Amino acid sequence: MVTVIPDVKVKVNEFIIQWLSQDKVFDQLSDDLSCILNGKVPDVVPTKLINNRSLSPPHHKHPASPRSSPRVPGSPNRASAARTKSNRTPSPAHEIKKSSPSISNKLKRPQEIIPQFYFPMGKPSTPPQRVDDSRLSKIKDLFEECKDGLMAPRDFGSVTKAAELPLYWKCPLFEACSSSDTCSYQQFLQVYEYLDSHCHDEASKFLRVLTKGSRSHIIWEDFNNLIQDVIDTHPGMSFLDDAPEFHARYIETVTGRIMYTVNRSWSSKITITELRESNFLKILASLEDEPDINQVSDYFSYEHFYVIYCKFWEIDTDHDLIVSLDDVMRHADGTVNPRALERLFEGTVTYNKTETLTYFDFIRFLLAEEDKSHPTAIEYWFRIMDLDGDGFISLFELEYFYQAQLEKMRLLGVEECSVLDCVCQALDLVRPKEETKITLTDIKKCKQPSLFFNIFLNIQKFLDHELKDPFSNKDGEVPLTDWEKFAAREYEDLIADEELNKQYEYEDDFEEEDEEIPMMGNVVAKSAVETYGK
Ligand SMILES: [Ca+2]
Ligand SMILES: [Ca+2]
Repeated sequence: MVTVIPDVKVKVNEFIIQWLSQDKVFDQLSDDLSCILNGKVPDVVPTKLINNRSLSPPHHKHPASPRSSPRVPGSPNRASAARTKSNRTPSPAHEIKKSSPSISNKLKRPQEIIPQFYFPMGKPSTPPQRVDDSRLSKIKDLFEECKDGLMAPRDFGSVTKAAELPLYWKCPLFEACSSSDTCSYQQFLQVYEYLDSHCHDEASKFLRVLTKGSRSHIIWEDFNNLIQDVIDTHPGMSFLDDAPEFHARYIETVTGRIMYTVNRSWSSKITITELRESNFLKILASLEDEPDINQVSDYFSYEHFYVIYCKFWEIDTDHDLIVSLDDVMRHADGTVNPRALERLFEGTVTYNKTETLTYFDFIRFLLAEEDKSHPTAIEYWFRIMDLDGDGFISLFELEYFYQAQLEKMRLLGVEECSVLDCVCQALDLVRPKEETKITLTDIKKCKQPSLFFNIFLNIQKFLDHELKDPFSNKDGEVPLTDWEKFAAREYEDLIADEELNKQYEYEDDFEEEDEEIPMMGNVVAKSAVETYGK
């Protein structure tokens, strides 16, 4: 994924300007300048800055520590040398010091202790809660029931629940405790006590468990065994036991969806803050109460996986799990703007500039294409449309994409809407701060980002946007996202196609039935699965 790298020089300049524009700094510098102009030496202890802790020099190892002494913005040696000198020979600076009571007052003032306000591992409860002894003895009993007191991974669900953690933490929790195929009570206790004393909220506990304490962020491989465990043990996934060919693709799809939604920084590294701000842990916890995996439409729905996988399979005609520009041009009957598709291969929304897209890239593309109001989708299409990467979509860039839309309109035989009219409509929709430049913030503030993007990226969706569809939101129901509506519609179509194929195959050849895999009460042609293999 392309990482947005801050321009350090610009940022530093910004901080300096910010610092210089503070009243205290400005006054102090003005005073010093007046001193110099009057032939005096400015005070080495800046009177007006003395209490400004944010200006501490870089030699403070712990700038945030409330107990650290305020220092002058310069070398401490220089300050002490100046003090020594002033004791021996009265200097103009000494006179200024004497005439400046605020310095001594401020130096004498008892240091203000700022209470800790940043808790990277969650805020500890006050008073500190100790691990419940009865809970530990219950867990110990569970281990003692096992042969030699050693527990296998398949039994770890009971320990996880006894530890009052969500059930589907069981696989990563086992792996955090033991690297072999069994776990002892002592191994468990070591990890559990660490979680209790160092990790004060669910996100920090999960991060510690999933990464085994090796990192301060989550990478996508960390999810592999957790999702495999969901496949192996969730009641709604048991139909997939006999189709291991599907497992890797399901894991990749769920991980792709997690990364798409949770990793808002596009860094491929999920931070603890991103984890806290997302709904992932809530959704993971909900798996144990929901036997139908398809009701868990965030991340885990098998139907959603099936739609994504089938959409990819349709265009990956040689089935090597990568697709070219020509392949992607066939997606959705070629309704996506070809100029936008070309941009997919230029490295703006993928890890590198590449001639092909992987299945993982396709997952992101499809999610972004089908729900352009999702925050990640807005960033995705903004990157695509910002051809020169200057942080704005210019009128030229709007026109560049719209020209390809005009071609499509001619092919479809629909009435053309002029470039000027469309650009005006788009500007009315987004109302950018600067009339000729659209920023990412402008689009995020806009009420209909999907409509804005579809004007330039998908003519069919632009033409359809006012048509009611059977999956449109009904009064009183939890509104479906554009993605959920798309997935529901496509799943019905795919299943109808499969039923039809099954009927033909049944009439043609009874033996074909053995090559089909039961899925959610429906039938899927095994060929699609077998083709990809592992
Ligand atoms: Ca291919
Ligand atoms: Ca631009």
